[in-house]
Amino acid sequence: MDNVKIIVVGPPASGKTSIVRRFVYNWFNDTYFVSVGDTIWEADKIVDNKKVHFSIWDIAGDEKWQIYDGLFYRDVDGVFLVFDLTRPETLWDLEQWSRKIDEKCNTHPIRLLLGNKADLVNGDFDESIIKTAMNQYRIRAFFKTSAKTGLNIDKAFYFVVRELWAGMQYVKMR
Ligand SMILES: Nc1nc2c(ncn2[C@@H]2O[C@H](COP(=O)(O)OP(=O)(O)OP(=O)(O)O)[C@@H](O)[C@H]2O)c(=O)[nH]1
Ligand SMILES: [Mg+2]
Repeated sequence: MDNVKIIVVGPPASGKTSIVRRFVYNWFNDTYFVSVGDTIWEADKIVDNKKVHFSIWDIAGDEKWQIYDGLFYRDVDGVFLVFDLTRPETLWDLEQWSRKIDEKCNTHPIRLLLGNKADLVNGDFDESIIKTAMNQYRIRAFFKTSAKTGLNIDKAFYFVVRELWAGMQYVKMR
């Protein structure tokens, strides 16, 4: 079985825990419980007919609840940089997270940008702003997500796995 480690980072209340809970338990709660420290969630899923074991590490968005844990950034395959579409300015909070990933990860993980709470906004986010952020944070793909409706949640997790497999094939072919 393939093991995949994904870390979920971003500002407080952007929906990190809700995204993981939707993926792992297919469940959503409107009540906000601030995360304290790190939580590791485990899930077995079938992706393209193959069994994949996901370890998903969810961190407190608020620095005052972050406990320094070197393991969090170790051997990471994928990173979700999550911002809140209802608070567009949270996109720029991801700058500091992007820097932390550069500094602390011992790998070059696949980075995805998730604009969460899509169920609460109408219309599209300015594409040129997204493009700028994607370059700045070296993002592979952008998804609008909703932990509430489930929009693009599985897709985002599976994207990481498929990119990893595609990358491995490339290495083998060379
Ligand atoms: N409508 C809607 N609400 C959401 C969505 N995702 C999260 N929320 C709500 O937003 C609030 C914050 O969600 P959390 O998942 O706790 O956010 P977090 O990023 O884990 O926050 P911290 O742990 O403090 O860093 C909660 O009230 C959630 O119910 C979404 O996609 N749509
Ligand atoms: Mg949380």
